[in-house]
Amino acid sequence: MNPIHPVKNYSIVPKKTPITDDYDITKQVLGLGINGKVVECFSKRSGEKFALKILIETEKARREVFLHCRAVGCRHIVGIIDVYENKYHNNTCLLVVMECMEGGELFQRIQERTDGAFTEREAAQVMHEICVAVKYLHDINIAHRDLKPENLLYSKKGVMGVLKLTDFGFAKETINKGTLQTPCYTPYYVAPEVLGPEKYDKSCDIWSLGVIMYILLCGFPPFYSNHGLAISPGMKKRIRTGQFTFPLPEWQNVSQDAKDLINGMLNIDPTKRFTIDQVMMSRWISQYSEVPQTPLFTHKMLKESEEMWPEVQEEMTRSLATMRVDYDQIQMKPLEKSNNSLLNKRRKKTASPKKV
Ligand code: I85
Repeated sequence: MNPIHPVKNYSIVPKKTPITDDYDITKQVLGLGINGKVVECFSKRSGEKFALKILIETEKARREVFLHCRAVGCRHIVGIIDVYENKYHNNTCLLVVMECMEGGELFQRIQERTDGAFTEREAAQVMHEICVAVKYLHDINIAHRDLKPENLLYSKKGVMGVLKLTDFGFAKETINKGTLQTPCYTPYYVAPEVLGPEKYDKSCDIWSLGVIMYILLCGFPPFYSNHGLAISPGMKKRIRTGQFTFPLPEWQNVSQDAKDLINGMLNIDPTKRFTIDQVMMSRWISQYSEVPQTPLFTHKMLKESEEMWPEVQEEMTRSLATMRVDYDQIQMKPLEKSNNSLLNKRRKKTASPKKV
């Protein structure tokens, strides 16, 4: 077992006993996920409140639960208490009992605050918490691929709450096991594209982090349509060409460190975009407690554009969907066209290739 990643509560075998033996399930809906709904439930033993995600059993649901279970060792990922597999109205269901996050969504919390302006240092603290979760996932080769404000929840109301990431409905393992299990090359000569499909799934998460950071610092997204249309041709062009700005007055007093980091995360070329390690090593994140306490416009802007927030969220959901599809289609250079020097040497060796 890898000592760097102690896996806590690593149980992927669901209980087959009825969940109702252990929990009272209420009709109180906490939210709707990609694969299923989330309701409130109570432990019969302790009376404690939990969140229950109800998934119809499918390959996709199994992957969601499996990947989420692998990730629960991180303090900034919503914890899993129990998983059940029960028959319900002739459907096999996966029932995931999670810790109940009672503090609500990240941006709602910023919008509702009454204790003065949200500062750049607080934004850096929030980003640090999210980055810890993303680094944890990327280190165990999981891309979340659905990093958006609605999936960032606080454990408690008030200052003691911990920010945690949820919903693994689009999460994906980023290591291609197939290739590694059937090696037909000598490892010294193998071109990176053969080990391949590392693909762009992780870089999709970094783009999302950039968008979240931008909104945290000003209260509006880096790319948005001016005419209230969902996605205008103009906006598409701006996203494709990476044309976003730091408009004044909102960005006037924001540090250059913050802007540099956003530029690194919102690089349109996924191969040049920062990795999570580069993000974590940036001064703004690694020394988040020393970031200037500049008051931001975030709270004011979120409050003023409250009625536009659902649209901003839908927009982010759509962009993430597009990004997942597009990045799946970006192909590595085919092996025949690769000009890797080791590979070229390998090609000259026409004699029977050594197999491993
Ligand atoms: N607690 N995306 C938006 C919620 N505790 N929520 C969403 N996918 C999930 C809902 C729709 C996230 O996997 C979701 C998932 C899991 C949760 C979740 C997990 C644990 C909660 C879809 C609450 C909650 C509880 C009490 C009070 C409050 C919220 O949502 C509030 F603060 F709003 F009053």
